[in-house]
Amino acid sequence: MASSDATAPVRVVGGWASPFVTRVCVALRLKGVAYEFLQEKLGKKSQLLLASNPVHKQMPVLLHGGRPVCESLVILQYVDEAFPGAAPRILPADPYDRAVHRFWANYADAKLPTALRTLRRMVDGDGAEAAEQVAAALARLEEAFADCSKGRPFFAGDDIGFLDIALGSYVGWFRAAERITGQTVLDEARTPRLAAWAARFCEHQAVSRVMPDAGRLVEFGEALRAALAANAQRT
Ligand SMILES: N[C@@H](CCC(=O)N[C@@H](CS)C(=O)NCC(=O)O)C(=O)O
Repeated sequence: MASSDATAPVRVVGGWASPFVTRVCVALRLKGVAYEFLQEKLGKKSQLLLASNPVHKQMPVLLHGGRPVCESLVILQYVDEAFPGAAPRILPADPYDRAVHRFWANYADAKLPTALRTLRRMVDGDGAEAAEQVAAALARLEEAFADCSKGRPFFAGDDIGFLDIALGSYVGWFRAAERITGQTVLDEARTPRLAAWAARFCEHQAVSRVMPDAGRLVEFGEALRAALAANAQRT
């Protein structure tokens, strides 16, 4: 079956530790869409992943009625549009608000992943610079939170939405980075609104079961490093 029919089966190809995969699971749970999770093996991409995302060869991939949708932010928008009857909306109703939320989601993706990867690996000498990059990005996002939320609990208002999911997916890795470096990432003094928002986000019913535990992420980071080193030795 090839269809965007809302009743067609939904599968997610990904790994539990990926913040980009977490986004997709949160969006589907928020919409109440049942899905099958196809867990990728560490360091070895499945044929299904390679065939479904031949351009980037990255997870997540959403398969809806057998058709692949790639790139997590594209998938969030797709889920919103393919399941229109299921409340709540993921993207804001207002076009200007949509543009603002997309802007900040793209900003988070431009600034956070590389710096978080550096913190995870604790690369000698690069750690302080990476921590500063994350802190500077979070300071900007603290201002964005004040503008977007207008005093309400989430970027999207009274419930989580696109930007909450996009930024919130990093919270597990913020906490893992805190354990690895011994330094606070979501600082209650520097970014009090974001620190409180992150706690609220993680408690949300669509999030709590799929937000990876920080301790497991620390172990995962070590296992990934070992797998990459073994692969490098073989080639
Ligand atoms: N921009 C992509 C990023 C996806 C991404 O970086 N996925 C990682 C896992 S966290 C991946 O598949 N890495 C394997 C690779 O790049 O070869 C998205 O938002 O979906």
